[in-house]
Amino acid sequence: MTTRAGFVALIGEPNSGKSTLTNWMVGAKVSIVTHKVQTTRARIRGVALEGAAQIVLVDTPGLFRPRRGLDRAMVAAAWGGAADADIVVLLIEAHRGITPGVEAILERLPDLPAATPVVLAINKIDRVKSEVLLELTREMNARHGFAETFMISAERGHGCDDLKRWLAGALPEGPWLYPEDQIADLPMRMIAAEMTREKLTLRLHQELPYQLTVETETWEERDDGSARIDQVVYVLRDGHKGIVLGHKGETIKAVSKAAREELETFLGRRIHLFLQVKVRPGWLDEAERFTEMGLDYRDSRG
Ligand SMILES: Nc1nc2c(ncn2[C@@H]2O[C@H](COP(=O)(O)OP(=O)(O)OP(=O)(O)O)[C@@H](O)[C@H]2O)c(=O)[nH]1
Ligand SMILES: [Mg+2]
Repeated sequence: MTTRAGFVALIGEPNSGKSTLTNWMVGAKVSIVTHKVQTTRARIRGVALEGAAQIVLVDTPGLFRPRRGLDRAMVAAAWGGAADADIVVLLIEAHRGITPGVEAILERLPDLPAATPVVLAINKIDRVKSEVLLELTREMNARHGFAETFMISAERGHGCDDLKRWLAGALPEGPWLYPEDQIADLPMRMIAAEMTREKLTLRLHQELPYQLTVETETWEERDDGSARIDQVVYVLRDGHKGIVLGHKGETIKAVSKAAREELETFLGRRIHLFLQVKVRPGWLDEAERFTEMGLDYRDSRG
């Protein structure tokens, strides 16, 4: 049997559903999802199988107009992921249509290597009527020569099978890139930190989720099969620390519990999770932090 394998980069505006689609295709939650924009910060690879094909999904941060250092690194990571991929999938939201953000992405598509097919995936079709979809498909295809258009609901899985099969068939022939049982290309330490960041993002309001980062400091295997994980939540200001901790430490306790439960499900074993909150005023502009997050700050394509 001929095997196929390759990289499929998912690009789109923040919140368009890239991580949801990645997780659906992989069949496990390898990338965190929230209702807020700019959840994904690094290029996260999820590995999906379809027949004899191994599809390496490159979930990227959303594309938007960057301002601060972290934003620039995120957007650069997303375009970098697209430029390196065998196939690019552009996700747009059915109910929002061709927004200024989508326009900006369309303008940059011609900069991708000419041989890279770009597929359009109109997501969140559960939110609109079918007439809207046909019109949007027509308009988008008038703007760019997409290799194919799919209408999907990443959350419900509608249309995702078709897209997955198409991707599998379009990937180049070749040996698989990862062992059969690998589902993500991200160190467990980082997946664990991401899970905590998801729970913080869901619990904290306004700008705070964007002004913190989580790092796994130590991971200690125990004889009884469990593991002790120590993580640090870095915030920008002293005042943020109090909010993250919450009244009598309630917020951080709830976050820790939710993250631990998810980690235990993911790993199938007991986890002891310890969170600490530290102030680090400049972390948003520190290049070394981005490297730890898997972002290459020197990349200037953003
Ligand atoms: N109604 C509906 N909501 C969806 C669908 N797919 C994703 N969502 C929701 O859209 C929100 C954003 O999803 P994500 O997967 O985090 O989006 P993203 O593109 O990865 O976002 P960033 O990482 O911020 O760039 C979440 O609340 C999802 O549950 C869908 O098919 N229908
Ligand atoms: Mg995401």
